[in-house]
Amino acid sequence: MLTLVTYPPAFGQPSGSPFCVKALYLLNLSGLPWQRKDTGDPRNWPKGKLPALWVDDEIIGDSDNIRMWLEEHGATFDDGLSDLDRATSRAFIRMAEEHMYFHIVLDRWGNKFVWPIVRDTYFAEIPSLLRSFITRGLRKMLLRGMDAQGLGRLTAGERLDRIEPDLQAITNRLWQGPFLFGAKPTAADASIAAMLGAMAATPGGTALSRRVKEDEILVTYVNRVATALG
Ligand SMILES: N[C@@H](CCC(=O)N[C@@H](CS)C(=O)NCC(=O)O)C(=O)O
Repeated sequence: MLTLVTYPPAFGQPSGSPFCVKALYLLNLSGLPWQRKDTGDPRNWPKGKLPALWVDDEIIGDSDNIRMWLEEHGATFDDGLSDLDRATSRAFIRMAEEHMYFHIVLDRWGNKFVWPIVRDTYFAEIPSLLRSFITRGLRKMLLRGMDAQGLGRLTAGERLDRIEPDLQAITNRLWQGPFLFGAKPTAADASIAAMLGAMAATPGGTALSRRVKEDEILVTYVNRVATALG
């Protein structure tokens, strides 16, 4: 049996991590039987990150590696897509995971009003008296990384302007069909819908969560993917 190791559900999403949501969408899309194991502590898993797929004595870390493993074992995620669509799909996945994701990180870890809610959800296992002290260093390190990456230096308004063309690109594809590449969900939907779902679900009403939640096309799409793959 395949076991997907994930962070627990949070903020109404199947997991607090959009990468875990992506992985569970891919597993459901693969049609293979699988089970889920939740943990709040990534330290013992590959690269200290989740999701991870546990198969007998093998552990596959990283949602992209999980996708590759599933494909090597018979799953097909992009059936019927042309080479051109497959190329676009790859670019959309990178847009979701290497750009959109970091907006979620900044919304959740960088916003001083949102952070206490996120901290008390992600780190609920740490006794409340110690929680703030223990997580302070972690937050500082993560925000330093976002500063080095560059997005962390933008104001909230500048960040919203930066992500708008991504949201437009997604919307433009959704004018063409219910999923990004037509009538059926494919791998790109797993990544894009997981990120949009996480953006909308961020607590505290940030500018980005409002932008996504108030967009009927995006919200309907996120719900459609959750129904198809959740
Ligand atoms: N590229 C990885 C990214 C996974 C990832 O960034 N996971 C985050 C949660 S969203 C994590 O476990 N972070 C723990 C840490 O960095 O300490 C994937 O696709 O699985």
